[in-house]
Amino acid sequence: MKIQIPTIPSSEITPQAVFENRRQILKLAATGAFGFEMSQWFTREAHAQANPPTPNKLKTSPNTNYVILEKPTSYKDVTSYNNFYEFGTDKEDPKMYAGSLQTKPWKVSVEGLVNKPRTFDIDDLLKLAPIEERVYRMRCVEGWSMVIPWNGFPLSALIKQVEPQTSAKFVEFTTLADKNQMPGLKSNVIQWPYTEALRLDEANHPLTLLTLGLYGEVLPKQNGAPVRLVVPWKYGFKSAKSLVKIRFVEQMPKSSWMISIPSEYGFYSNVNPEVDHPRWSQASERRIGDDKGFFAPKRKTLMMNGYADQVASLYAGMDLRKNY
Ligand SMILES: Nc1nc2c(c(=O)[nH]1)N[C@H]1C(S)=C(S)[C@@H](COP(=O)(O)O)O[C@H]1N2
Ligand SMILES: [Mo]
Repeated sequence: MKIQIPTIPSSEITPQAVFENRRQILKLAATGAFGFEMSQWFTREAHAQANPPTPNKLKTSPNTNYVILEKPTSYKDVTSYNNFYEFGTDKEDPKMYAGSLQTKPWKVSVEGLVNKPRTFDIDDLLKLAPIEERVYRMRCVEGWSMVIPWNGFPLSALIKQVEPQTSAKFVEFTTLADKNQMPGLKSNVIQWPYTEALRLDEANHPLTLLTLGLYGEVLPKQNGAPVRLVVPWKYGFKSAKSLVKIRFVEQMPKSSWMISIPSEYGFYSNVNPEVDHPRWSQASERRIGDDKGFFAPKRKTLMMNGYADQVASLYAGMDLRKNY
């Protein structure tokens, strides 16, 4: 496809132009006149805010098909307001305590119903596919959201390597559980190890990322180093951190959250403003860093977190109230 230059001169593409002129920008996007230049702007904007303390660079290239028109959350907020219960349940705990996580050497075992089971180390993963930058909207089930420039590649690239058998219908993800490195394991908030799962077609969807970095540097420990899952149309807890095992199975696995609180968490966990959590509404959200203070207006949560055009077909004919 030929990339056209937007009709807005690039000198006028400022944060203001974008955020005050969303309609025009969206029109450009719809006509295909939105392309490389805009994505470059977003990448620059992201990096201007980044200023990571210890740059640990990854070689990445922006994927212009997966950039959303929203301001990226600051590097500081992305790396200091986290859920990673293995290091404690307060938002600041992961940043404070994840230093003890040993990320080298690291192995991810890929097993189960596949023709070519294999253990990958991080160098193997880095060689599997080009590392892209994708700016994704992320929504936690607790009602907050961020916009994060992730670095990774489609999980489908790894799935292809191991050749799933026809009986494989689901993929289960297991994350590290080591008491010596993870002080949070002392508490029984959920069942350890933290596990999650996707249907095979969800796992193969081009939006589903195996993620090794953010903001162009290797993943900070608090964000799930050295390798994690990112599934942007589902609540954040599906995006399991610090993966050690990926297993192909026939039956729908039960995730840690499903086992620990079955009345509140189902298998699919698609972001859905129309289906409330049993204890709170899911209709709106607070953007970390921007919607400051208790009285700040919240923003509307989008169906499938804004990715419905890409993923709704995966759930055609399903009752999303039952399959929450
Ligand atoms: N292993 C593990 N993965 C996890 C979690 C966790 O506690 N342990 N928390 C999940 C939740 S609830 C969210 S919202 C996201 C947060 O990712 P972030 O801190 O990188 O934004 O990680 C998910 N992955
Ligand atoms: Mo979450």
